[in-house]
Amino acid sequence: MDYLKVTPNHLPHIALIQLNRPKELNALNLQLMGELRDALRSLDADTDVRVIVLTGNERAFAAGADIKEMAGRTAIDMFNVDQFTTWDTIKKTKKPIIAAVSGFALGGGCELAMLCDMIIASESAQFGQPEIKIGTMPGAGGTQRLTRAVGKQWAMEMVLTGQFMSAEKAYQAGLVNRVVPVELYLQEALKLAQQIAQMSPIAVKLAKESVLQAFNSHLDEGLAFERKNFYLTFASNDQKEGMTAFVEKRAPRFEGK
Ligand code: DAK
Repeated sequence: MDYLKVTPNHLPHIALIQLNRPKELNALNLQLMGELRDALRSLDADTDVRVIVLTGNERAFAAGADIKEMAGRTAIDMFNVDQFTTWDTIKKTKKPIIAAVSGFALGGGCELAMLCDMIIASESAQFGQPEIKIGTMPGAGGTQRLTRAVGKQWAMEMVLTGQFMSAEKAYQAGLVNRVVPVELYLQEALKLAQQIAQMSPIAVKLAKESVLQAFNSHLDEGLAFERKNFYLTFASNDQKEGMTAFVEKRAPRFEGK
């Protein structure tokens, strides 16, 4: 792993992935994205890991796909490279991923943060889809996920002018869960991860899948999907343990079974 630092047990049940290409502001080249795909696959399969935190550094979460790598590519080159398979792997991760974002989250960097399930931002975070300024447009979900998160007006302005959105504005617009001082953003993301890691890992995965279904279906389809996953939690020991613990007035011990 050249461009990632991966710590599967950063805290009990919590894995930390740090994008580590600082001189290039964590620009997402093919190698980095391949490493990220492999790391997420492996952490998703690791039964000890329950929540994943993805971060960059104080200056940049990621300033986008690597423009230098992409500049000379033709449409057919882009088609043949098929980066979507990699991005789809990230999308299909079953465990919750929390993005801890400071500094630039631009282009593919903003899209990557939005592919995560929650975003904790530092006060210095800046979100943007500036592809229009280099003669292209978002290609990894930006026009869809940003619009769903902040609404049409803001998405349109950001996508058509390349204007950045501050952390505070991103919070007001609903793009991020909260904004904290720079020195606390990773800690805050880990705190949130710890809260989730205490829950039944089975129920967490089924609930994540169900929330995401809200973006892919009409209400009735989404409700049917949710109902199926709700029933499924009753096939787990964790559901029995959680409800018994409540009745016995004690803390539950979830084992992911
Ligand atoms: N790619 C490559 N290098 C980058 C980069 C990027 N996106 N962003 C920054 N760098 C490099 C700079 O070239 C510079 O390198 P050196 O000159 O030192 O060698 C170094 O990082 C520091 O950057 P600056 O000197 O520019 O630093 P400043 O503080 O002055 O400015 C900045 C920071 C973030 C405002 C500026 O660097 C900037 O505007 N960067 C480009 C931002 C951008 O346009 N991002 C969108 C890129 S397009 C897809 C998936 C994803 C995508 C497409 C398809 N598929 C699945 C098909 C995504 C596309 C994009 O993200």
